[in-house]
Amino acid sequence: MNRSTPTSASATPSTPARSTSTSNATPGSDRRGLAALSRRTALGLGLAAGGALALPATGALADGGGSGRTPTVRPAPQGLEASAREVVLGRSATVLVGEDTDPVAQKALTELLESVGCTPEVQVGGEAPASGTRIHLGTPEDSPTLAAALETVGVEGPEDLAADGYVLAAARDHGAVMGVAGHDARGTFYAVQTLRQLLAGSTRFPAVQVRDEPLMEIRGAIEGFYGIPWSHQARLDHFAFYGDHKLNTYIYTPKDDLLLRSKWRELYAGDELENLAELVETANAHHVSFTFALSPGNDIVYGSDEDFEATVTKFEQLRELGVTSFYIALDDIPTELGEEDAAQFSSLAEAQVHYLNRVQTDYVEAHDLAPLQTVPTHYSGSGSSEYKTDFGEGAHPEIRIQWTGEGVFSPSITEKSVVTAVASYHTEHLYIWDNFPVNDGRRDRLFLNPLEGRAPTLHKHLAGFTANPMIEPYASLISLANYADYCWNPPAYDAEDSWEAAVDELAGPAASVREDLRVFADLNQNWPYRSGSPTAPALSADIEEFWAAYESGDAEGKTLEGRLTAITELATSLESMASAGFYEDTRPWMVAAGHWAEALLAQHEMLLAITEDRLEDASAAAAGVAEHVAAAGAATVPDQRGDGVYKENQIVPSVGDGVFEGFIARAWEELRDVLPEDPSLPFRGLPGTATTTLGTYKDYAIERIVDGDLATMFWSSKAPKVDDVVQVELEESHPIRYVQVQMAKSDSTPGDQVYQGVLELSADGEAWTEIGTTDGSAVATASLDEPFDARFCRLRVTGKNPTGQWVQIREFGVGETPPAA
Ligand code: LTM
Repeated sequence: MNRSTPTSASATPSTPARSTSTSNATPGSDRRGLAALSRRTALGLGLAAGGALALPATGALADGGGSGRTPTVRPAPQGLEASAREVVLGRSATVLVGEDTDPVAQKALTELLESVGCTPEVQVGGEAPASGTRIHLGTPEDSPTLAAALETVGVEGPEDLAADGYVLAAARDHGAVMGVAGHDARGTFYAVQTLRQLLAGSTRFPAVQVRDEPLMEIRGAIEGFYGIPWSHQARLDHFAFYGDHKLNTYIYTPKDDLLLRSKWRELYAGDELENLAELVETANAHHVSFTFALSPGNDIVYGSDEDFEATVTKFEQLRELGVTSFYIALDDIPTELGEEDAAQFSSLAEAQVHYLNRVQTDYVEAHDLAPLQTVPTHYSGSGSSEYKTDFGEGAHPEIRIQWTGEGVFSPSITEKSVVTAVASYHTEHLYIWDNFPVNDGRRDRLFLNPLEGRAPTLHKHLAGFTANPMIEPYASLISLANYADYCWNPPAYDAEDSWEAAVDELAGPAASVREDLRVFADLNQNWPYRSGSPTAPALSADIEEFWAAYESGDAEGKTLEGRLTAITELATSLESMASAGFYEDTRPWMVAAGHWAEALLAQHEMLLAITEDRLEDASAAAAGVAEHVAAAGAATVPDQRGDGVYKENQIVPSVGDGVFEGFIARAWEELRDVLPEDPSLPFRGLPGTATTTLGTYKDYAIERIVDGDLATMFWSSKAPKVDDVVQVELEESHPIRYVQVQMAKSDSTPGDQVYQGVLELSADGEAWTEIGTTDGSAVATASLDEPFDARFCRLRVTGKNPTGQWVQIREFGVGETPPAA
């Protein structure tokens, strides 16, 4: 038996130190793991109160062995104790396994040992050597020497832990002895992942005891968005990332994979089938459950034998590749029953559960597969409804049901709301389809903000979470790392800490790259589905400080200048970051940010010149702004719509959360004060009130088109019809000579806008005179040689938009004087 000397240790700064062993389990939640650890601890290593290292919530432990390392275990284990003694791996190690010990865990362990310079020798069965480094790997069922080894190191086995749980314990006994013990195969693999973090590239680590299990059963991602599906390589890379982070689920259901939705009855062939085979194999190689999700709901006949056969024939193709987990997605489909089903069923829910139950009993259970998973057609809101009751009561009790929270996008998910939803859906197997960080509704945006607003107690009622990620796979890894930490141990989840760690991991070890990645991430923090979500907080703070100083005559703004300069260099400075995929995914946003920053730097020069009364210089600097703003407005992001056709350069990347535009607008006002006729000044309309016949999308209100702020916009809730109008009523009549309507996201790139329309003026709002037409560009203008006395101006739609685009208008200006240029 080993004895450890109590020691003190410093915890990671900013996280509270704990006095003895770490348990991150919820008070009152299942504490089996910790109880077993403590019991054995008293008998075993002697790490009773005062004998364990202080440990922060993330599982970071200060290394008492003098190596100065502070290895961190993420997600935070439920229980981890470390002694002051070190265990040192020899140059070689005997890895003791059984015939059936998980090969994935064996491979991960042998590769890990090799990576730190310890040569593994795998021994299947037989007596353990009396000395040297001995690592006992497996579950108690498959690893014959494991139980004795765990006894030697003084811990209880993993039998009573939850699925995916594990025990990892090390001690010295004529060399290093280690138990790397899983509750099951995946748990064994996860024990190796924890060991990897503890070793942190070295052969030495404290004599730990980790007893750990997830508090949520399902943890992972659902590739369930509209837009360009992830690349094959990205999916493979995701599986490796999930394995490292103890995420166990990937649900394959990209909306624009035609063979899942519009052509769901067709089988895979050729490259697509080969790719799927590789995906399944790779997912299994990282203990990720590859879940195949079919979306037949657009044209299925729920009661039809043929469609049931088509479903299981498709599933069978995947089962042959090794898939053991299936899903039927019923979101975003018609809510009315077709003729045939209406003759057989009294409601949509009844028809759907008939079909789902048939798949569950006749296919899933018949082949001993994981329980069927589904998302119902009404998948949000916790209140009860006839649909939810019929669906939940009718569905086979084993079926796992997804829910998106109170909204399609849920800024917060509370315990109360989940408890209500569980009751409304009448299920014991509810889990969340979390529409974060998905950006298919805002394809111009990246959401790099941390996962927040999920209560720390949801595991008491939920089976888990799958995140619906962004169209950009690698950019989604920050959030997925957060989900990994949250789902494993919700009470210990610290959004900021998890976010910082994810950013560092993607950046790699170089401090300057880490810093630059934060500069970039800061520009993508606003999540529009949460009110009050911050907008580029660090940039905003620097800008605020700048304007405060400017007010008192100081326009030097070194801090702001430094940040802006760093932003101009992001596309170069981040090229060497560890995650090349993240860099490639996000580069268009880095480049756009660089252009915005150049524009602000030019304006900074202009402001400096204004404060020093060098008005010619101010004007010269102002003249340089427009080209950068135009460059920032270029469409550089690809897109794919429902036709499945991939197109380059469709979307203008939106970065900086509107903060760049805000600075620019204010800086122009400063110039207007001293040089009101300067040709660089943007056109400004007369004060007026805006109205429209178009519906409004969310809070993109029509008033925004006359607020003088290009960072805000109106957005219609659908495509315009002929004779729809957007109108500005001036406070009084004026001799009008110029009208400018800035549509879409930027002046330089057409997008959501009116493609066929006329600009009209009126004195009384009754009789109208046409003064110009749209030309397909994002900005519609009309210049008049002779002034026209008018109080009303409107943009009237004269034809349908080519592909049903909606309408965005940033500013609608009506004025007496055309811009000087
Ligand atoms: O959320 C669900 C269940 N379905 C769709 C998703 O496919 C889509 O990605 C998100 C976000 O736009 N919204 C949905 O309604």
